[in-house]
Amino acid sequence: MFKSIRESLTRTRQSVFGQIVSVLGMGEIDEETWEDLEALLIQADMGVPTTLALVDAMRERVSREGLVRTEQLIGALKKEMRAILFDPPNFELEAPRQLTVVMVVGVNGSGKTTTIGKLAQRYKGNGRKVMVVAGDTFRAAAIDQLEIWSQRADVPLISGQPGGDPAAITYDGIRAARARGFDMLIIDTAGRLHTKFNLMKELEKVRGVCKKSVHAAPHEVLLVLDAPTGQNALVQAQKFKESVGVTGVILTKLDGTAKGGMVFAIYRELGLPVRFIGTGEKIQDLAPFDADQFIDGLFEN
Ligand SMILES: Nc1nc2c(ncn2[C@@H]2O[C@H](COP(=O)(O)OP(=O)(O)O)[C@@H](O)[C@H]2O)c(=O)[nH]1
Ligand SMILES: [Mg+2]
Repeated sequence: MFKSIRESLTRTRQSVFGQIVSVLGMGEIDEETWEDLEALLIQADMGVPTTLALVDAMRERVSREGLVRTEQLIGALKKEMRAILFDPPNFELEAPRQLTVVMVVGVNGSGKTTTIGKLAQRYKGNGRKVMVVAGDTFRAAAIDQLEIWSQRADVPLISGQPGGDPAAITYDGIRAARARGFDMLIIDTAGRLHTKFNLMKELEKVRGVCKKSVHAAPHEVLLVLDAPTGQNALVQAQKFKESVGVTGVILTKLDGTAKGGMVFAIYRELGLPVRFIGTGEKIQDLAPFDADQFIDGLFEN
């Protein structure tokens, strides 16, 4: 069974947002109210620029609407939070086409391989013919892990030898998908951040192979970010965005104690939509991101 977003956010809600009502208390809005709110949003992992912009927008709304009581602030806060979560462009994974190619990128441990298993299961369930490619060739264990997930999702895997060239394996994957009539190819990639290894160069090569071989590919480049990493993840995200043209984010581990505010920084500072959230370690623990449900799930009421 799928967990609802609200259920997945239980611990997130308990960590900061669920306390906002009690911290703001009942009384008249004054300077202290704004300071408390600012501190809470920063604590919630929203990051300084997004917090400041949000509080400014709230101050304007409060004066425009003539609000005077702190109890009225939650409604205003939810509206301003919703305004940050722009409606995303069409999601290419949902568009039927001969072959949809999606690259999954992100640092080690963020949850790429696990998420690929979940995506494969989901789209196979939607009637797509899904194949996965083991493009993280650095460790044999990474290939084995994707093999296990491909078996769970019951989709074929294209892999090479450990240490092999990810761009060449991607090319093999595209050929195999075409030859066997598959219509979705999901590519796992490396995420190690060693000094002597140029991750972005490797990813650009994989991207280049997709681009050369399939019209308009890669159709999506999904960046997997680990929600508990908080604001540090944004710095990494910026690098991936510049190098490999990320089109959307999958935020994992939102079933834990992550504070959730990062979602707003992803939209506002990176300009990227969140496509899915990871809500656990099992294959069904992936929920399409829904802005209204997400915001409601952050608050007690
Ligand atoms: N609780 C939780 N754990 C997750 C989630 N997604 C991934 N993980 C765990 O994160 C760890 C790293 O995942 P993995 O897929 O190997 O990351 P990769 O190195 O980016 O491929 C594993 O222990 C996963 O079970 C999630 O949404 N929730
Ligand atoms: Mg992996």
